[in-house]
Amino acid sequence: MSEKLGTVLVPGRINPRVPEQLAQVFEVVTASQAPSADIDPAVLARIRGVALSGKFANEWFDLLPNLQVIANFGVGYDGVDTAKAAERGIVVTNTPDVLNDEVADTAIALLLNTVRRLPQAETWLREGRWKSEGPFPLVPLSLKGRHVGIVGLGRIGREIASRLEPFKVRIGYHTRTPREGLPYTHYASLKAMAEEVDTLISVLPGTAETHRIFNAEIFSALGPEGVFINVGRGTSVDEDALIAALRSGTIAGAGLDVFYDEPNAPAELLEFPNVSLLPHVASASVPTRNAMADLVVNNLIGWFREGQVLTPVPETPVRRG
Ligand code: A2R
Repeated sequence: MSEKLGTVLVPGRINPRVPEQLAQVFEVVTASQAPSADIDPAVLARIRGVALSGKFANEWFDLLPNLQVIANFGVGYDGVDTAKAAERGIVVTNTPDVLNDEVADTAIALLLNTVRRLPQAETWLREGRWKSEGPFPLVPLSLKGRHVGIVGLGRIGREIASRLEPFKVRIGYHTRTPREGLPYTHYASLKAMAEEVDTLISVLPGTAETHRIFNAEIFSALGPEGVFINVGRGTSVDEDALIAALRSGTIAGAGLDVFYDEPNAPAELLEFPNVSLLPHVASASVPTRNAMADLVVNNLIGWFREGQVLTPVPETPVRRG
């Protein structure tokens, strides 16, 4: 114990590289779901760091009286109540930048899969229908000539925009604050952008402000040629309104990597031929997940060795008090 940097809890499932690497320098406590009264109170009191994938329930703050740092696996940290963490002087870190390229690549793939129905075309071949029934039916939509509105033009949104440029589509974006020096049109209002474009790509964080902002009004503004792509957070979508918009032809299609209540993708969505669905895999390659795992570990090492972290979230303090 004495040569270890301290004690870190790993609650629930996480990329295995995280506990493997942590074990080299920390005492690692694993809990199948959550820290609980089943763990010796003396151990709970030793825990000063958490490596987290998913949700940090608010009752855990009281179970872990000496917690100093929560290292979140993922750029989105909506699983942690950062206001509560900040109140208690707990630093929260995330894994920005190392996944930008992977998520942006997936966004483009999902967009193409949605408009061109490529997964369904492959299934057609695999099921022998090309031989028995002939060519896969022509698809009604194309990426060519589209006008794309990116919702959230941060680290990942910028990468999506630059990947879209060679596709020769028109590009606009919606954020609360316009970004200087970009060749894309800024829209201060999401609804105004939805009225102008025919394709929306969301890469928004899950916050109180973004909760269900993609609603019936936005889908109606997007219109009958409209395609909605989401690689941000499922909580930003009113899924009932999306299903209704797809059913009525209010919009033309959707491609989703994220859902309101994962892993429960609404059954109705599985029925639509004009919908492409992925099980939250935007960053899910071995190299990218390894880089995310390393950043989680290095944030914890930085904190315990020097009282510094590499990638704090803006809502929490960065230095030991
Ligand atoms: O609004 P701004 O100027 O702060 O721009 C940010 C934008 N954003 C919003 N746009 C409109 N309405 C909002 N209520 C709102 N809240 C945030 O989202 C910024 O352009 C973008 C977020 O960019 P980053 O913080 O650099 O995040 P990153 O690394 O691109 O990841 C975005 C999300 C994650 O939070 C995960 O949920 C997902 O992608 O993987």
